[in-house]
Amino acid sequence: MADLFAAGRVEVVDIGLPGSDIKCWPYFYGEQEAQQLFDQLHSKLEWRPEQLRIYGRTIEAPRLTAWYGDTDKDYCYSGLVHKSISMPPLLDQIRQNLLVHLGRHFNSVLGNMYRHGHDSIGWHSDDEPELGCSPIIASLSFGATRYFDLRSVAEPRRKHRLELKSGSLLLMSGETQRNWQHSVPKQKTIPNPRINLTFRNICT
Ligand SMILES: O=C(O)CCC(=O)C(=O)O
Ligand SMILES: [Mn+2]
Repeated sequence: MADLFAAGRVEVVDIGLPGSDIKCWPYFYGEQEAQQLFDQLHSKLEWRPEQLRIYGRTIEAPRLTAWYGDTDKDYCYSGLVHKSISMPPLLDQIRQNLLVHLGRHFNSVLGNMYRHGHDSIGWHSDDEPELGCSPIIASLSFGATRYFDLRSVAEPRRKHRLELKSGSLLLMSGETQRNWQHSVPKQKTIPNPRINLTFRNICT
């Protein structure tokens, strides 16, 4: 895998929003390799419906999730506790690719499966206390191209839209989670699924 994807990692786009540090490698994985990874992630990960606690009510999230981590500590997300399941070799290999490329080790990963354009994730920051004060989030996309919207916490009308293509890597670090929220809006005309992996580091 390492040789196949090495060439595509070179091109990097700095998103350049004030108070953020966001970089994108649009071709982190080549097209064919991204498709192979999509197929394997689709069939091998334990995708589950996720229950969210919102204003005291439990609702089903409009996406499936799969949570894996090294840590023996559980992780609280959307008002619920996620139990750690250790990473299967496929995720471990992807994590290794990130280590080689970014020089960063991640101890957990949250997978999101958007089954079609009706699935989405609402505005949020990845700012849970377990992620430390300047979280580093490495986000990989496979399958359907989807919008990834950012909005300023201080000026919510200030927004920026990215398109995340299959095989791309988005890295959010520094003050990004403090100053910006992100979301993947519904795009109801898209029939195909998208898988997103957000690698994170949980401080224990
Ligand atoms: O699907 C994406 O690109 C983002 C997912 C996300 O924001 C999250 O899991 O916290
Ligand atoms: Mn997020």
